[in-house]
Amino acid sequence: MNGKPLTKEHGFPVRVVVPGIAGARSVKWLDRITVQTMESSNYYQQHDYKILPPEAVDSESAEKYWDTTPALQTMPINSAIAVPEPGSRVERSAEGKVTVKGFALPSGDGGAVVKVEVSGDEGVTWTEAEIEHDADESRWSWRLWKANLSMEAGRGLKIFSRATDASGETQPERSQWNLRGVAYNGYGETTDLEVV
Ligand SMILES: Nc1nc2c(c(=O)[nH]1)N[C@H]1C(S)=C(S)[C@@H](COP(=O)(O)O)O[C@H]1N2
Ligand SMILES: [Mo]
Repeated sequence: MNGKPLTKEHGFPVRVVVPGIAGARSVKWLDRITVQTMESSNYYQQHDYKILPPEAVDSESAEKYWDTTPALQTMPINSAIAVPEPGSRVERSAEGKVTVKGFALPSGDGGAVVKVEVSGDEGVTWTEAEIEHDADESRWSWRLWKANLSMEAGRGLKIFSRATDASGETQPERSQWNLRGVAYNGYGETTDLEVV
C-alpha cells in the first residue's frame, strides 16, 4: 500500500492481490488456499458480482440466472474525470481551454491504457489527453491523465472521457443496465458545469 504496512481494514496480515481481476476476488485476511477442480461455492463467487441479464430485475427474477451467469472476473476498461467536479464553475485559460484531469484503468489482460480522449461537446469532437506513468509499468494499474480542452462558455455543460487500452478495448457511451450495477464502463463524465 504505497510502501506502508497493510492495515486490518484492507486484509492484514495476508491478502491476495489478483492483478487484472475484480477487487472482489482479492481476498482479505487469508487463512487457507484450496486447490480444486470446481469453482468456489462461496456466496460472493456464486450469488453476487455477476453481470446478470437485464431480465433479472429483482432478487426473485434473478434467482434462476445466478447458476447460468459466469462470475465476474476481469473488469472492463474504464475512466473517470476528477477535475472539474460536477456542478463547478470553471475558468478557461487565455486560449479558451479548460484543464481536465482524471484516471483510467485497462481491461483485465488488455495491457496498459494507451489513449484517453475528452469531449466538451457531448461526444461530437474528442481531444487526446496526456497520460502520466510509464506504459510498460501500467499493465494492471490505473494511469492518471490530463487534457487542455477547448470549450465555449456556457452553463449546464458536460465533459466526457473515453479510454482505450493496448488490446484496443475502449469504453462505450453507456453500458447495459444490470441488477447488481457491476462492471459499468460507459464514458466518464462530469456534468452541470459553468464555463466562464
Ligand atoms: N475476506 C474478504 N475479502 C474481501 C471481501 C470480503 O468480504 N471478505 N470483499 C471483497 C470486495 S467485494 C472488495 S470490493 C474488496 C475491497 O477491498 P478494499 O477495502 O481494500 O478496497 O475486498 C474484497 N476482499
Ligand atoms: Mo466489492
